[in-house]
Amino acid sequence: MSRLLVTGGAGFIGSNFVHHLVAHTDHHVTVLDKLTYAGNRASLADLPEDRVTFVHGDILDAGLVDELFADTDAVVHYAAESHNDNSLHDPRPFLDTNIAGTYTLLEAARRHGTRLHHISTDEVYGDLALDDPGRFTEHTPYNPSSPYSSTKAGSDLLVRAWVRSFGVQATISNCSNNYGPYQHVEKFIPRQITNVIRGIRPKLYGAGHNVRDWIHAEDHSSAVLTILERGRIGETYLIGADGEKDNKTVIELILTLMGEDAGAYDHVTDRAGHDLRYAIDSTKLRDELGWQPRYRDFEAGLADTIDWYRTHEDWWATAKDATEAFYASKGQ
Ligand code: NAD
Ligand code: TDX
Repeated sequence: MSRLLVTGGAGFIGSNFVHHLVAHTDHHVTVLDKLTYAGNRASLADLPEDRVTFVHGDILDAGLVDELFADTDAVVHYAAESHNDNSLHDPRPFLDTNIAGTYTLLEAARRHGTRLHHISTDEVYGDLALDDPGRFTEHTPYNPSSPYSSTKAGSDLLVRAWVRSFGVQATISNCSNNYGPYQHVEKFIPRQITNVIRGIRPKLYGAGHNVRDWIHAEDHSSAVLTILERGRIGETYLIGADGEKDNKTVIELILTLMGEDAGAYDHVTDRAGHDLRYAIDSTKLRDELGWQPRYRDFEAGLADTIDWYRTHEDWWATAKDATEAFYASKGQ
């Protein structure tokens, strides 16, 4: 492999992956991104032009996708509508991009015989009870709760069907909640950090007992590269770094790390259908492919992330007001 196509490479995790590829491989990277509200060209700004080519376009554009696949050795597919709260208010773009967009890529992969890695989420498995000692594995039945997670589940099933029916050379990974630089301020951790910077009280949905299994985006990137290079075709790998924390703990830690009173936040209207707990068992990826996470200290990773938002206000300032206006209109 030397020419990689990364869809959604101007988004949070996609841009972290492009930075990872430039730092750790000699592949040439083409990014295909529609630059929705969630895409930001500035996330790729400091990368060398001879390593990264940016194409502004839609994964639903079959002609453009076909042209790009003709010139590509492998594709890593991050492009998606990614925010649960948005999917509760306007599900349609989730169906279009997550399902029809993935279909468009699969058809191109089938025509060109291109290796494809599909990025997905642990949310396809639904949620676990707070007192359940179990974690998700590759054998957990799909049971998605939200319009977002149901469209991601649908896209995973399309990939599996295209592997089995048409011999498409694809793998799938389902990862837990990511944190790190370049994450849109609509998401939990950057929203609270930027609230504190702006003098707005952080906002916790409901009582905040919901548990998320946090992984640094850099660890997600190294896992995806490992699967791309050594994963078995047709297989699914779960990616996680044993980072379970409840939301109340995380919001209080953010406030403490930022020098504020740990209780200086508001409880706001809970998310409809709010998943209780996600937890990943990544034994298969670790045992079969030898992958290990590097960011094992959540508090240190969070402190780095806080520093990043403090020093990159130009990156997030434009999105902040519109995001908070949207949340305020929903009582959140
Ligand atoms: P994001 O919303 O930050 O970025 C999505 C990117 O896709 C944006 O750059 C956007 O412009 C682009 N995009 C959207 N629709 C497009 C289209 N039709 N054509 C081309 N580009 C389009 O999302 P993210 O958080 O970086 O998530 C990336 C992927 O990782 C998604 O598939 C998501 O389901 C998955 N995932 C995310 C997390 C997480 O914690 N954020 C965890 C597990 C899996
Ligand atoms: O202001 C907030 N207050 C709050 O308590 C926000 C924005 C969120 N929350 C809660 C809801 C969740 O329990 O924090 C938790 C994390 O919320 P999000 O950042 O919206 O992430 P989540 O819904 O868990 O989904 C994320 O991880 C899995 C990504 O957005 C998905 O793309 C990925 O698939």
